Amino acid sequence: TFTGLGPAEIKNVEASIPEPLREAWREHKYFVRHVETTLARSLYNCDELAAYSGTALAFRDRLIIEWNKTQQRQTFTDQKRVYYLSLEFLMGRTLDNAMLNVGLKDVARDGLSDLGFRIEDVINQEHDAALGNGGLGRLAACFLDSMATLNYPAWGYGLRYRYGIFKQEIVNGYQVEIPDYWLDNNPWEFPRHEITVDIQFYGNVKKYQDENGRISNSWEDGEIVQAIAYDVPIPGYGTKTTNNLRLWSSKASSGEFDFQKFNAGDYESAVADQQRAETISAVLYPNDNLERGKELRLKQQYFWCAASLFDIVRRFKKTKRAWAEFPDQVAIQLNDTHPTLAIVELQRILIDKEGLEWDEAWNIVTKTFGYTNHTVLPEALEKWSVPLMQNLLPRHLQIIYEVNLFFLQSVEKRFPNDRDILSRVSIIEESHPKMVRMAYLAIIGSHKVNGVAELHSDLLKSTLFKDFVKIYGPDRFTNVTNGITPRRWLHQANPRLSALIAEKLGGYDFLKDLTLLDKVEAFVDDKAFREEWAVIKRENKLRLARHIKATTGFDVNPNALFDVQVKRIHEYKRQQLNIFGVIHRYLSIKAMSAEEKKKVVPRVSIFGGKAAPGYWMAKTIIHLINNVADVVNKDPEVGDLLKVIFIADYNVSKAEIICPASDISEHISTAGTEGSGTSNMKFVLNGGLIIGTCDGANIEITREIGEQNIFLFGNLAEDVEDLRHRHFYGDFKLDPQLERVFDAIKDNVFGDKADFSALTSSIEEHGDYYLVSDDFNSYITTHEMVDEAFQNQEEWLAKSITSVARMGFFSMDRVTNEYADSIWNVEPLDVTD
Ligand code: CGF
Repeated sequence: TFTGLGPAEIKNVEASIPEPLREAWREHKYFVRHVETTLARSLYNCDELAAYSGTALAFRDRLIIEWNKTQQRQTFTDQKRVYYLSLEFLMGRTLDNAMLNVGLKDVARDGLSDLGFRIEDVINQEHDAALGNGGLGRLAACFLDSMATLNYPAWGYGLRYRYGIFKQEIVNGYQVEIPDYWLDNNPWEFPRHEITVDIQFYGNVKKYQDENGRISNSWEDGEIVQAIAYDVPIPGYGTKTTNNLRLWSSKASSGEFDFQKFNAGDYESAVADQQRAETISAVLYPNDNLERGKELRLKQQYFWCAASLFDIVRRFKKTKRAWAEFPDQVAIQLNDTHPTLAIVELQRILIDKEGLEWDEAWNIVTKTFGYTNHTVLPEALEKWSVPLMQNLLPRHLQIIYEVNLFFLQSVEKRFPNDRDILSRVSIIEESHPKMVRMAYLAIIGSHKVNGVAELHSDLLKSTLFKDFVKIYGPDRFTNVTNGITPRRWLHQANPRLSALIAEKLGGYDFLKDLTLLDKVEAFVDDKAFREEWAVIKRENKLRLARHIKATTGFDVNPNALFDVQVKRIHEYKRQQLNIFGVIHRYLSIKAMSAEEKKKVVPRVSIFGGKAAPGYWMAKTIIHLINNVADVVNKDPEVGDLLKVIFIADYNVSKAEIICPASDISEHISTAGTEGSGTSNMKFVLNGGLIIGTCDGANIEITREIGEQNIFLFGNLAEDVEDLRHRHFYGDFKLDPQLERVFDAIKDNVFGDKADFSALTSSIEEHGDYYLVSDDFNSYITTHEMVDEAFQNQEEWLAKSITSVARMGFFSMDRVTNEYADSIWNVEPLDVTD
């Protein structure tokens, strides 16, 4: 029934590709060459995996040619570059994105189809590159897409983990973690064996007098590990700019293994060095918003910062400019505090290696760095024990102490009568053991600090970093509300919606300027448009229903209201509130007469997300969701009125199926706890409505799309402290509806109550830190409003269309331009040839 113009018919990136090139792709020239030569297969024994590899290699060739030209162009113009340092890049799949960005997906589809392949099946062969936990890593990936699209000369720097985030399986309702061998069959990286950096650990610091009579420090001995560069080309959408993501892999510097030990029969220790070195880049720490202070993690951080800084400095030195010009050529953005050691490393390079004076070096350092904070959660704020750092990075600890000394001296001068402020803002926390507060170091070593949504940035200034606002003034602190790339999260994930919009707007320009979406609002009353919009949503729901059937075995009714909460499982994100709400719904349906049941709006409650392997409470929540699903889905009294689904192993490529299929999605964190959230944006951009608290970017989403188009509930951030106090002093009564839910759990309706007692008692007896009980009533009432609203499909549709039309603000391109203007001071590089 879909009548929207296909991508080939309207003005789009594909139309700009010259016909001979399109023809060559249509004739599968590049594809066949790779299948026959690189893969050594013939077209007659080419399965889907080989078809994927052949297609990916053909596209890779194209990317790498543009990548080379981009690097040459950027070197030649010698303009300021951005370096985005992130310990996580949650890229997802590359092929589909590459085909769309270079504008050759339609011909690739035709070519593959001639050979008997469906492009979707070929795309599905790819492993997700899951080098991240959640929002922070995905934000970094969106940055890369946007910086390339906008032609910013930019590099990403990260770690090439051998294992990305674990794969999640659900066994008997429990999360089980399985290693993720994502590097098998990964054609997207280029090993640069010629680009290696020796990274030092441990050892000691010696003072010596240099040739100018100056006392200098030298870091000596210890252990050397080699960093090897792997490059991943990042194509922009509809531009020739193809930027670079450089990932570092660790290797023993002493070669393969110790032959002498090997020959002497000491096999194990012969490979021990090698293994120890390779461990550094072996695994991504699977914690989101939680820091544990493990030595290996600190090693990872330094390894990656030191290799990246070496690379950046080397590139700068080739320009033969004076050191004072470094900040005019280099902007380094710290994605959270994980790369804070880069600040110290640059200072060390400048004073110990390049012989600059302390003040001159520090001036360069602070002008170079910007720091993004993503959370106010105390458990996520990084601190490293001083003894650990002393052992692993002795010279860096000295520098940190010196930075701290100069900083505290300046604070003392400005606030001579405030002795407490010194201990409050000191980089060193006077605990046992002493700790290095990385966020403070990041603030002191950067010229700009930003939060990721308005409320979050305000909270930073009024709570966590209050003293620093007093010291530096408010200008050092700013807000840049997060965004998402519309290329992946609309065009790629929801091609039919993208095509429908393009048809109305006369082209795909909105993918480069998302504010153009506002023109969609003019069609809100257009009958044919509305019908098509509804058809597309239904198709997307059917696609998800097929996925659910294939992965869980459950049938879900596509006419039901699809209610989705997919994100990391965390108490502050409150999946427990959601599942308690589901239980409440279940109990209510069970208590209804046949007549009453007829009025119920059928629901499918869909959950997905990983728990950190050591986060027991989050795992308990997953267990409860799965047990509830087991009971509810098999209950004949309930039938289609309620289904509960847990989608295992939620990742980027699953998000691309899930986001376009929601009717409503849940963003229900305790007010004041979510930095921004970005899945809220993805769902709204795909025409789903949201239920949420006044938290993170929900607030700006409300401002943009209008209060009438969002379901807000719950206590406000400003009330949270007071409510927690009340709990603390016993001034608390469990919400009666929640009590009914807990009674059912305690009656073993959802399996052994003992499995869930910690969860229920955290609310009933231990202070309900996340205010589940306080928000329960308004949560339930708001869901009733959702049901009611869903019954009026015409109005629902109008809300959906209006909301999408008003989402222009949340483009990652707006975000990137704001960083470029207010933090990096970097210009795009014109690419007109
Ligand atoms: O970063 C987060 C995410 N969990 O990774 N934080 N961290 N750390 C925040 O919690 C999100 O609210 C935010 O959207 C995301 C990206 O800034």
